Amino acid sequence: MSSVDAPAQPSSKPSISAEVAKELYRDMVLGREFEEMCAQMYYRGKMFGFVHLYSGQEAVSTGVIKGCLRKDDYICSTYRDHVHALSKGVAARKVMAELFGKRTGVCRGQGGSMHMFDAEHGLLGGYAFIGEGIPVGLGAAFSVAYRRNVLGEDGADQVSVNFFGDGTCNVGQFYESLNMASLYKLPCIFVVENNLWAIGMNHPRSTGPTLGDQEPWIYKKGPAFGMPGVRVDGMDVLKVREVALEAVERARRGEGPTLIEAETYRFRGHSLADPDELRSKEEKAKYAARDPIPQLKSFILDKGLATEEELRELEAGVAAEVEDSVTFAEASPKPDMSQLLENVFADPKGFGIAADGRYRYELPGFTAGTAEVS
Ligand SMILES: Cc1ncc(C[n+]2csc(CCOP(=O)(O)OP(=O)(O)O)c2C)c(N)n1
Ligand SMILES: [Mg+2]
Repeated sequence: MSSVDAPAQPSSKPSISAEVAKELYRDMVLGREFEEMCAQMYYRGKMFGFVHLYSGQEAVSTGVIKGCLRKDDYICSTYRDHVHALSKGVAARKVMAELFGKRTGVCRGQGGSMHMFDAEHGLLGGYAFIGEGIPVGLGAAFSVAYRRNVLGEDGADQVSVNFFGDGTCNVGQFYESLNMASLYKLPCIFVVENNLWAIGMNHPRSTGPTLGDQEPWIYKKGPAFGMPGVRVDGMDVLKVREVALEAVERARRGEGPTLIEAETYRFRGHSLADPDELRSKEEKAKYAARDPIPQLKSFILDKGLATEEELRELEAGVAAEVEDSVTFAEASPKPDMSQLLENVFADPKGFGIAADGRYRYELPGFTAGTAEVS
Protein backbone atom coordinates (compact mmCIF):
# COMPACT_ATOMS: atom_id res chain seq x y z
CA MET A 1 0.00 0.00 0.00
CA SER A 2 1.27 3.45 -0.76
CA SER A 3 -1.10 5.88 0.88
CA VAL A 4 0.24 8.84 -1.07
CA ASP A 5 -1.09 7.50 -4.36
CA ALA A 6 -4.68 8.25 -3.36
CA PRO A 7 -5.98 11.78 -4.02
CA ALA A 8 -5.25 14.27 -1.27
CA GLN A 9 -7.48 17.13 -0.15
CA PRO A 10 -7.78 19.92 -1.14
CA SER A 11 -6.75 19.63 -4.76
CA SER A 12 -6.57 23.24 -5.96
CA LYS A 13 -3.64 25.57 -5.28
CA PRO A 14 -4.78 28.66 -3.42
CA SER A 15 -3.72 32.13 -4.54
CA ILE A 16 -1.39 33.98 -2.18
CA SER A 17 0.31 37.35 -2.05
CA ALA A 18 3.95 37.82 -3.01
CA GLU A 19 4.74 38.72 0.58
CA VAL A 20 3.29 35.50 2.00
CA ALA A 21 4.88 33.37 -0.73
CA LYS A 22 8.32 34.77 0.06
CA GLU A 23 7.80 34.36 3.78
CA LEU A 24 6.88 30.69 3.31
CA TYR A 25 9.80 30.12 0.98
CA ARG A 26 12.26 31.73 3.38
CA ASP A 27 10.99 29.69 6.30
CA MET A 28 11.34 26.40 4.42
CA VAL A 29 14.84 27.28 3.21
CA LEU A 30 15.80 28.25 6.74
CA GLY A 31 14.52 24.92 8.05
CA ARG A 32 16.48 22.96 5.43
CA GLU A 33 19.72 24.94 5.75
CA PHE A 34 19.59 24.83 9.52
CA GLU A 35 19.22 21.07 9.56
CA GLU A 36 21.96 20.52 6.99
CA MET A 37 24.24 22.62 9.19
CA CYS A 38 23.23 20.52 12.19
CA ALA A 39 24.34 17.40 10.36
CA GLN A 40 27.76 18.95 9.71
CA MET A 41 28.12 20.08 13.29
CA TYR A 42 26.99 16.73 14.67
CA TYR A 43 29.57 14.82 12.63
CA ARG A 44 32.22 17.30 13.80
CA GLY A 45 31.37 16.36 17.37
CA LYS A 46 29.74 19.63 18.37
CA MET A 47 26.50 18.02 19.53
CA PHE A 48 25.83 15.12 21.85
CA GLY A 49 23.17 12.44 22.05
CA PHE A 50 20.66 11.74 19.30
CA VAL A 51 19.80 14.39 16.74
CA HIS A 52 16.74 13.90 14.50
CA LEU A 53 16.52 16.08 11.43
CA TYR A 54 13.39 17.39 9.73
CA SER A 55 14.70 17.73 6.16
CA GLY A 56 11.94 16.95 3.65
CA GLN A 57 9.09 17.75 6.02
CA GLU A 58 9.42 21.57 5.93
CA ALA A 59 6.12 22.18 4.17
CA VAL A 60 4.28 20.96 7.27
CA SER A 61 6.02 23.17 9.80
CA THR A 62 5.98 26.18 7.51
CA GLY A 63 2.45 25.67 6.20
CA VAL A 64 0.93 25.23 9.64
CA ILE A 65 3.05 27.51 11.82
CA LYS A 66 4.51 30.26 9.67
CA GLY A 67 1.52 30.24 7.36
CA CYS A 68 -1.17 30.85 9.95
CA LEU A 69 -0.30 30.83 13.65
CA ARG A 70 0.21 33.85 15.88
CA LYS A 71 3.04 34.32 18.33
CA ASP A 72 0.69 33.72 21.27
CA ASP A 73 -0.62 30.41 19.87
CA TYR A 74 0.88 27.22 21.25
CA ILE A 75 2.68 24.35 19.62
CA CYS A 76 3.92 21.03 20.96
CA SER A 77 6.55 19.11 19.08
CA THR A 78 8.51 15.86 19.18
CA TYR A 79 12.21 15.01 19.19
CA ARG A 80 12.23 16.31 15.58
CA ASP A 81 11.68 19.82 16.87
CA HIS A 82 14.33 22.28 15.63
CA VAL A 83 12.38 23.43 12.60
CA HIS A 84 9.07 23.78 14.47
CA ALA A 85 10.94 26.10 16.86
CA LEU A 86 12.33 28.15 13.97
CA SER A 87 8.95 28.46 12.24
CA LYS A 88 7.42 29.61 15.52
CA GLY A 89 9.92 32.46 15.65
CA VAL A 90 12.63 31.20 18.00
CA ALA A 91 15.96 32.69 16.85
CA ALA A 92 18.28 30.32 14.97
CA ARG A 93 21.06 31.39 17.34
CA LYS A 94 19.15 30.16 20.37
CA VAL A 95 18.27 26.83 18.76
CA MET A 96 21.84 26.19 17.59
CA ALA A 97 23.29 27.21 20.96
CA GLU A 98 20.91 24.75 22.62
CA LEU A 99 22.16 22.02 20.31
CA PHE A 100 25.73 22.88 21.31
CA GLY A 101 24.69 22.63 24.98
CA LYS A 102 25.52 26.26 25.60
CA ARG A 103 24.14 28.67 28.20
CA THR A 104 22.71 30.98 25.52
CA GLY A 105 20.51 28.18 24.18
CA VAL A 106 16.76 28.34 24.32
CA CYS A 107 16.81 26.09 27.42
CA ARG A 108 20.16 27.41 28.63
CA GLY A 109 21.85 24.30 27.30
CA GLN A 110 19.95 21.90 29.52
CA GLY A 111 17.42 20.62 27.00
CA GLY A 112 19.42 19.75 23.90
CA SER A 113 18.10 18.65 20.53
CA MET A 114 14.93 16.89 21.68
CA HIS A 115 13.69 19.35 24.30
CA MET A 116 13.37 22.79 22.78
CA PHE A 117 11.08 24.95 24.92
CA ASP A 118 10.34 28.64 24.71
CA ALA A 119 7.47 30.19 26.64
CA GLU A 120 7.81 33.52 24.80
CA HIS A 121 6.91 31.89 21.48
CA GLY A 122 4.38 29.41 22.85
CA LEU A 123 6.69 26.48 22.14
CA LEU A 124 5.62 23.99 24.78
CA GLY A 125 8.41 21.59 24.13
CA GLY A 126 9.96 18.92 22.08
CA TYR A 127 9.36 15.49 23.66
CA ALA A 128 11.57 12.44 23.38
CA PHE A 129 8.89 9.97 24.43
CA ILE A 130 6.51 9.60 21.56
CA GLY A 131 3.01 10.89 22.24
CA GLU A 132 4.12 12.64 25.41
CA GLY A 133 3.55 16.11 24.03
CA ILE A 134 -0.01 15.47 22.85
CA PRO A 135 -1.72 15.79 26.26
CA VAL A 136 0.47 18.81 27.03
CA GLY A 137 -0.78 20.63 23.93
CA LEU A 138 -4.27 19.50 24.83
CA GLY A 139 -3.83 21.03 28.28
CA ALA A 140 -2.86 24.35 26.72
CA ALA A 141 -6.03 24.24 24.61
CA PHE A 142 -8.03 23.41 27.73
CA SER A 143 -6.60 26.44 29.52
CA VAL A 144 -7.64 28.71 26.64
CA ALA A 145 -11.17 27.28 26.58
CA TYR A 146 -11.40 27.61 30.36
CA ARG A 147 -10.30 31.25 30.26
CA ARG A 148 -12.82 31.98 27.53
CA ASN A 149 -15.81 29.92 28.62
CA VAL A 150 -15.50 29.88 32.40
CA LEU A 151 -13.58 33.05 33.26
CA GLY A 152 -15.22 35.05 30.46
CA GLU A 153 -11.97 36.33 28.89
CA ASP A 154 -13.04 37.32 25.38
CA GLY A 155 -9.45 37.65 24.21
CA ALA A 156 -8.69 34.02 24.96
CA ASP A 157 -8.73 32.78 21.37
CA GLN A 158 -5.35 31.08 21.05
CA VAL A 159 -5.10 27.71 19.43
CA SER A 160 -2.81 24.86 20.33
CA VAL A 161 -1.23 22.70 17.64
CA ASN A 162 0.24 19.28 18.34
CA PHE A 163 2.73 17.79 15.89
CA PHE A 164 3.57 14.08 15.94
CA GLY A 165 4.34 11.21 13.63
CA ASP A 166 2.42 8.30 12.10
CA GLY A 167 4.00 5.81 14.51
CA THR A 168 2.82 7.89 17.44
CA CYS A 169 -0.81 7.43 16.39
CA ASN A 170 -0.69 3.93 17.84
CA VAL A 171 0.05 5.27 21.31
CA GLY A 172 -2.83 5.61 23.77
CA GLN A 173 -2.30 9.29 24.53
CA PHE A 174 -3.33 10.12 20.97
CA TYR A 175 -6.78 8.58 21.42
CA GLU A 176 -7.25 9.91 24.95
CA SER A 177 -6.46 13.39 23.72
CA LEU A 178 -8.74 13.18 20.67
CA ASN A 179 -11.56 12.18 22.98
CA MET A 180 -11.04 15.02 25.43
CA ALA A 181 -10.54 17.62 22.71
CA SER A 182 -13.82 16.55 21.17
CA LEU A 183 -15.69 16.32 24.47
CA TYR A 184 -14.73 19.87 25.51
CA LYS A 185 -14.60 21.30 21.95
CA LEU A 186 -11.06 22.47 22.57
CA PRO A 187 -9.13 24.80 20.24
CA CYS A 188 -6.67 22.02 19.52
CA ILE A 189 -5.28 20.90 16.16
CA PHE A 190 -3.66 17.52 15.79
CA VAL A 191 -1.15 17.44 12.95
CA VAL A 192 0.13 14.00 12.04
CA GLU A 193 3.31 14.19 9.99
CA ASN A 194 2.92 10.88 8.21
CA ASN A 195 6.36 10.22 6.74
CA LEU A 196 5.45 6.54 6.26
CA TRP A 197 8.06 5.30 8.73
CA ALA A 198 8.50 4.99 12.47
CA ILE A 199 12.26 4.40 12.66
CA GLY A 200 12.32 1.11 10.66
CA MET A 201 8.61 0.29 10.86
CA ASN A 202 6.62 1.00 7.72
CA HIS A 203 3.24 2.60 8.50
CA PRO A 204 0.96 -0.04 6.88
CA ARG A 205 2.74 -2.80 8.82
CA SER A 206 1.84 -1.30 12.17
CA THR A 207 -1.57 0.29 11.67
CA GLY A 208 -4.90 -1.39 11.04
CA PRO A 209 -7.27 -0.28 8.28
CA THR A 210 -10.04 2.20 8.87
CA LEU A 211 -13.70 1.27 8.45
CA GLY A 212 -14.79 0.72 4.88
CA ASP A 213 -11.39 0.31 3.28
CA GLN A 214 -8.10 -1.53 3.51
CA GLU A 215 -5.89 1.48 4.17
CA PRO A 216 -4.40 2.60 7.49
CA TRP A 217 -5.71 6.14 7.23
CA ILE A 218 -5.10 8.29 10.24
CA TYR A 219 -7.26 11.25 9.22
CA LYS A 220 -10.35 9.02 9.27
CA LYS A 221 -9.93 8.65 13.02
CA GLY A 222 -11.03 12.29 13.38
CA PRO A 223 -14.70 11.70 12.51
CA ALA A 224 -14.71 8.67 14.83
CA PHE A 225 -14.10 11.18 17.61
CA GLY A 226 -16.56 13.76 16.28
CA MET A 227 -14.07 16.11 14.62
CA PRO A 228 -13.12 16.75 11.00
CA GLY A 229 -10.29 14.62 9.67
CA VAL A 230 -8.41 16.11 6.73
CA ARG A 231 -5.79 14.54 4.54
CA VAL A 232 -3.33 16.82 2.80
CA ASP A 233 -0.26 16.58 0.59
CA GLY A 234 2.43 17.43 3.14
CA MET A 235 4.99 18.09 0.41
CA ASP A 236 2.98 21.10 -0.79
CA VAL A 237 3.21 24.04 1.55
CA LEU A 238 0.32 25.92 -0.04
CA LYS A 239 -2.07 23.03 0.41
CA VAL A 240 -0.90 22.50 3.98
CA ARG A 241 -1.42 26.18 4.72
CA GLU A 242 -4.90 26.08 3.24
CA VAL A 243 -6.12 23.25 5.47
CA ALA A 244 -4.30 24.67 8.48
CA LEU A 245 -5.95 28.08 8.04
CA GLU A 246 -9.35 26.46 8.00
CA ALA A 247 -8.63 24.37 11.10
CA VAL A 248 -7.20 27.36 12.96
CA GLU A 249 -10.19 29.56 12.13
CA ARG A 250 -12.54 26.82 13.27
CA ALA A 251 -10.67 26.45 16.55
CA ARG A 252 -10.59 30.23 17.14
CA ARG A 253 -14.34 30.45 16.58
CA GLY A 254 -14.77 27.91 19.39
CA GLU A 255 -15.95 25.16 17.05
CA GLY A 256 -13.47 22.60 18.28
CA PRO A 257 -10.57 20.44 17.15
CA THR A 258 -9.41 19.13 13.77
CA LEU A 259 -7.20 16.19 12.88
CA ILE A 260 -4.88 16.75 9.92
CA GLU A 261 -2.88 13.97 8.30
CA ALA A 262 -0.07 15.47 6.23
CA GLU A 263 1.67 13.01 3.93
CA THR A 264 5.33 13.76 3.93
CA TYR A 265 8.78 12.16 3.86
CA ARG A 266 12.04 12.59 5.70
CA PHE A 267 15.04 12.90 3.43
CA ARG A 268 17.48 11.49 5.98
CA GLY A 269 17.59 8.57 8.37
CA HIS A 270 15.53 8.50 11.53
CA SER A 271 18.36 10.18 13.40
CA LEU A 272 21.90 11.10 12.45
CA ALA A 273 22.98 7.77 13.93
CA ASP A 274 20.72 5.82 11.53
CA PRO A 275 22.41 4.38 8.40
CA ASP A 276 18.97 4.53 6.69
CA GLU A 277 19.24 1.14 5.00
CA LEU A 278 15.61 0.01 5.21
CA ARG A 279 13.89 2.43 2.86
CA SER A 280 14.15 1.64 -0.83
CA LYS A 281 16.03 3.78 -3.35
CA GLU A 282 12.85 4.02 -5.41
CA GLU A 283 10.81 5.35 -2.50
CA LYS A 284 13.47 7.92 -1.64
CA ALA A 285 13.73 9.05 -5.25
CA LYS A 286 9.97 9.37 -5.56
CA TYR A 287 9.80 11.79 -2.68
CA ALA A 288 13.00 13.63 -3.55
CA ALA A 289 11.23 14.55 -6.78
CA ARG A 290 8.46 16.12 -4.71
CA ASP A 291 10.80 18.23 -2.56
CA PRO A 292 8.59 21.05 -1.22
CA ILE A 293 11.22 23.76 -1.64
CA PRO A 294 11.81 23.64 -5.42
CA GLN A 295 8.06 23.08 -5.81
CA LEU A 296 7.28 26.40 -4.14
CA LYS A 297 10.13 28.09 -5.97
CA SER A 298 8.67 27.09 -9.35
CA PHE A 299 5.24 28.27 -8.26
CA ILE A 300 6.63 31.65 -7.17
CA LEU A 301 8.54 32.14 -10.42
CA ASP A 302 5.65 30.93 -12.61
CA LYS A 303 3.21 33.30 -10.94
CA GLY A 304 5.70 36.19 -10.98
CA LEU A 305 5.52 36.56 -7.19
CA ALA A 306 9.30 37.14 -7.03
CA THR A 307 12.28 37.17 -9.38
CA GLU A 308 15.13 34.65 -9.32
CA GLU A 309 17.37 37.42 -8.09
CA GLU A 310 15.06 38.14 -5.13
CA LEU A 311 14.97 34.48 -4.18
CA ARG A 312 18.76 34.25 -4.41
CA GLU A 313 19.08 37.20 -2.07
CA LEU A 314 16.67 35.58 0.30
CA GLU A 315 18.65 32.33 0.22
CA ALA A 316 21.87 34.25 0.89
CA GLY A 317 20.20 35.88 3.88
CA VAL A 318 19.27 32.47 5.25
CA ALA A 319 22.80 31.12 4.72
CA ALA A 320 24.18 34.10 6.66
CA GLU A 321 21.67 33.56 9.46
CA VAL A 322 22.61 29.89 9.81
CA GLU A 323 26.33 30.67 9.70
CA ASP A 324 25.81 33.32 12.36
CA SER A 325 23.97 30.82 14.56
CA VAL A 326 27.03 28.56 14.53
CA THR A 327 29.45 31.41 15.27
CA PHE A 328 27.21 32.47 18.12
CA ALA A 329 26.89 28.94 19.51
CA GLU A 330 30.66 28.34 19.28
CA ALA A 331 31.47 31.56 21.10
CA SER A 332 28.85 31.08 23.82
CA PRO A 333 29.81 29.93 27.32
CA LYS A 334 29.02 26.50 28.67
CA PRO A 335 26.45 26.33 31.46
CA ASP A 336 27.80 27.11 34.86
CA MET A 337 28.18 24.27 37.35
CA SER A 338 25.50 25.96 39.46
CA GLN A 339 22.97 25.10 36.74
CA LEU A 340 23.47 21.39 37.34
CA LEU A 341 20.71 20.89 39.84
CA GLU A 342 18.52 23.81 38.82
CA ASN A 343 14.91 22.83 38.19
CA VAL A 344 15.54 19.56 39.96
CA PHE A 345 13.20 19.07 42.88
CA ALA A 346 14.93 19.27 46.25
CA ASP A 347 16.05 15.90 47.46
CA PRO A 348 14.97 15.25 51.03
CA LYS A 349 18.35 13.72 51.70
CA GLY A 350 19.99 17.02 51.02
CA PHE A 351 21.62 16.77 47.63
CA GLY A 352 22.56 20.07 46.06
CA ILE A 353 25.31 22.53 45.29
CA ALA A 354 26.78 24.12 48.38
CA ALA A 355 27.83 27.77 48.63
CA ASP A 356 31.40 26.80 47.72
CA GLY A 357 30.12 25.40 44.41
CA ARG A 358 30.79 21.79 45.43
CA TYR A 359 28.38 18.90 45.39
CA ARG A 360 26.69 18.62 48.81
CA TYR A 361 24.96 15.75 50.56
CA GLU A 362 23.78 15.00 54.04
CA LEU A 363 23.52 11.24 54.00
CA PRO A 364 27.05 9.91 53.49
CA GLY A 365 26.04 6.40 52.44
CA PHE A 366 24.04 7.84 49.60
CA THR A 367 27.09 8.98 47.65
CA ALA A 368 28.63 5.58 47.22
CA GLY A 369 29.63 5.26 43.60
CA THR A 370 28.73 8.86 42.79
CA ALA A 371 31.35 10.89 40.97
CA GLU A 372 32.45 13.97 42.84
CA VAL A 373 31.63 17.20 41.12
CA SER A 374 33.86 20.18 41.61
C1 LIG B 1 6.95 5.97 24.47
C2 LIG B 1 8.05 5.66 23.49
N1 LIG B 1 8.15 4.43 22.96
C3 LIG B 1 9.12 4.17 22.05
C4 LIG B 1 10.02 5.14 21.69
C5 LIG B 1 11.11 4.83 20.68
N2 LIG B 1 10.85 5.59 19.46
C6 LIG B 1 11.54 6.71 19.17
S1 LIG B 1 11.08 7.38 17.73
C7 LIG B 1 9.95 6.16 17.43
C8 LIG B 1 9.16 6.15 16.16
C9 LIG B 1 8.21 7.27 16.02
O1 LIG B 1 7.79 7.35 14.70
P1 LIG B 1 6.82 8.48 14.20
O2 LIG B 1 5.81 8.79 15.25
O3 LIG B 1 6.29 8.08 12.88
O4 LIG B 1 7.74 9.78 14.08
P2 LIG B 1 8.92 10.10 13.06
O5 LIG B 1 10.20 9.68 13.69
O6 LIG B 1 8.65 9.38 11.80
O7 LIG B 1 8.90 11.58 12.89
C10 LIG B 1 9.95 5.26 18.47
C11 LIG B 1 9.10 4.05 18.54
C12 LIG B 1 9.89 6.41 22.30
N3 LIG B 1 10.71 7.42 21.99
N4 LIG B 1 8.90 6.66 23.17
MG1 LIG C 1 6.91 8.61 10.99
